[in-house]
Amino acid sequence: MLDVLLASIGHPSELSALITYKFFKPESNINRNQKLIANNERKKRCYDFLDKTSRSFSAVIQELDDELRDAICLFYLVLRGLDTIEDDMTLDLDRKCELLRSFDKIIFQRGWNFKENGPNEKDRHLLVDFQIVIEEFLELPKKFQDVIADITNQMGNGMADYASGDHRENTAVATIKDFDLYCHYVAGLVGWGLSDLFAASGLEDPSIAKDKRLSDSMGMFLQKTNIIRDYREDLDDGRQFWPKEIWGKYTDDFAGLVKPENAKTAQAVLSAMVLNVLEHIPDVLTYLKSLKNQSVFNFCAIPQVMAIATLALVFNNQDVYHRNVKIRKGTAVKLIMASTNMDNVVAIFREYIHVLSTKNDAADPNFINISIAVGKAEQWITTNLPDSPRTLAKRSDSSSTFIMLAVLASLAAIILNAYK
Ligand code: D61
Ligand code: MG
Repeated sequence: MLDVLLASIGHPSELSALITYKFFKPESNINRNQKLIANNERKKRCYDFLDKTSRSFSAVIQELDDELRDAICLFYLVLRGLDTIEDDMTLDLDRKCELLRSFDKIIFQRGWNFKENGPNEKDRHLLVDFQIVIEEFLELPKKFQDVIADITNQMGNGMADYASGDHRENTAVATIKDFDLYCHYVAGLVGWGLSDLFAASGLEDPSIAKDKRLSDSMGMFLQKTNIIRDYREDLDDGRQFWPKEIWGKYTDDFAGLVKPENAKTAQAVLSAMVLNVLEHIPDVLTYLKSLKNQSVFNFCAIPQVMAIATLALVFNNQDVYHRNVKIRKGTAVKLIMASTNMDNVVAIFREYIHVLSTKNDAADPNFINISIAVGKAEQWITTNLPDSPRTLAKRSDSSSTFIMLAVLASLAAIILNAYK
């Protein structure tokens, strides 16, 4: 906790968010759900899997209304199982593709599990006990099973096409079109499926699932941002997702971008990648604006707000080539607490779009294109969301004084404790 507070020491709004979160957290759906599933051992195992396999999505899924929570938890676990087969570089390629292409049938086979993953595969345990996920999946209403099976079918076949090289040069993604198609398979399709589940639950209007492009962009924005952030980790694992059509304009040695002497080139490649992601912003905001249910809104908005913050952080940041870059815990908590309404979400997007423009470097070959993209995003917001505020509403004076006192008190307590 001390390290988290210290990391936010120069950011009073983050300190206040951290303290509010720690001491004044309202009783959430998470607690309620834990009581609801206490006497259902199998369902409890599924939520344990969710917690263990997803740091970022577990909490937002558990906060969903009752009508959707289990369906989306199972949707997540099924696709995480599929992805655990895709990600395993130790599996035989033919075996991998056979599994990927039949996974939509596997989820209907009671008792199926899988012990062939490499020992270091991070979510291996999920597939080892996958029969539990299957049993719970089979308990879902048919309308939900149908959506999940349909998306699993499309994603599994898409992943198999990529794994077997149909869209690759060696193991690298070649064109921007291939990059978009890959991101569509692994994340855009999740957006499609989620919209179908929202509509099937009755919590959202069926129209949410009509415009496939908007749902697709919700996933594209998240996946592309992750792919930029994870450059180094993927490289170390022998994977390359950045399309050659982008980096090949600046270098013919993708792995060489980590070398200090290539910093200028690396900066240009990175800004070209960020530029590519910015085009999805209008779709993301349009989609979020059309949501009606509060729990669905929070579920959808929080990951997008984290993504724009991450994008601003990685932009023009050489650390991407050396280590995992992550937003501060204090930033994350502040963003999560603010992401409950469209005004705040738009204000957050505006703030980070502004950060992007301040980090834009006139010496970068993409300087002009980034300026144009940033200008376009701002222009789009002022035209389509004209009444939205420019900045996050500040807390009222008396409560912010109170919270700052609480911050100081807890810092003092922690520090005193350290000297005991
Ligand atoms: C609203 C709210 C959440 C949304 C959304 C709209 C639209 C799309 C997405 C979430 C999906 C975003 C994916 C971004 C994270 N990328 C990954 O997890 C990669 O794997 C992709 C294939 C498996 C997708 C599983 C998934 C993820 C999030 C979900 C979900 C299913 C179901 C419901 C809700 C959220 C990445 O995995 C990294 C890892 O192994 O940890 C990879 O392998 O590239
Ligand atoms: Mg994967």
